[in-house]
Amino acid sequence: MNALSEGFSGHRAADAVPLPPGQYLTRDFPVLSAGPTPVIHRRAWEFSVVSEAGERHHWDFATLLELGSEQIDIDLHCVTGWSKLGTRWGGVPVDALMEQVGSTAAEHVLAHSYGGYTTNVPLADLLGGRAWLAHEYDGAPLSPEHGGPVRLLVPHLYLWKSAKWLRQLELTLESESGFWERLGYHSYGDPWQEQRYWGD
Ligand SMILES: Nc1nc2c(c(=O)[nH]1)N[C@H]1C(S)=C(S)[C@@H](COP(=O)(O)O)O[C@H]1N2
Ligand SMILES: [Mo]
Repeated sequence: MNALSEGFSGHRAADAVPLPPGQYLTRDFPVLSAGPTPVIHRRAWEFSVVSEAGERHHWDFATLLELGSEQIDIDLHCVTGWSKLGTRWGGVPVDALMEQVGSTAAEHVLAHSYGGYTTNVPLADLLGGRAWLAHEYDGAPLSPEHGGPVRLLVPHLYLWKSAKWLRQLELTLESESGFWERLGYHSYGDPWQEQRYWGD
């Protein structure tokens, strides 16, 4: 082994925290929004999944909760460099929604927010217990600044994929770029591969 690989395999302090490359730790919870914060009450929130065939499946806040919420303990990684570890959320797994939608030929999803923000994610990345419609943060209703009443939460990708004020998941056959992806951000956005920008 050379000196470089020895550094990686050597002892590491017990409290050392593995962070994706190029990230730093933060304890506060920054707010990053590309526009004004829409204030949507839980009772007024409406959400749909639209299939590649144009079929619409609707939920409101009450029918979303009927699908069953779970506690989610995850780390957040923002493409601007900050990571926040050990955050606790409450949310409904996307799996539960897709069970009601049924079979689909779509392999991609374009998430749409109230206010017009969009972001694209492969459908497979929203399944398998890896993505949620989150409505609680730290035991309290999710605040408007952080995307309440309901935001998408896809913690294994950079946080721009976690669309706040979620309004619709559009199932598509081809990958369609969202807001940041059209501006040069990576189509997939894996923090561990440091996929920040197109071409990374
Ligand atoms: N609707 C919407 N969702 C969004 C954004 C946005 O501007 N609008 N910003 C994204 C970006 S770049 C990040 S880093 C996270 C920030 O989430 P936070 O404000 O809760 O920290 O939300 C993502 N989701
Ligand atoms: Mo971000």
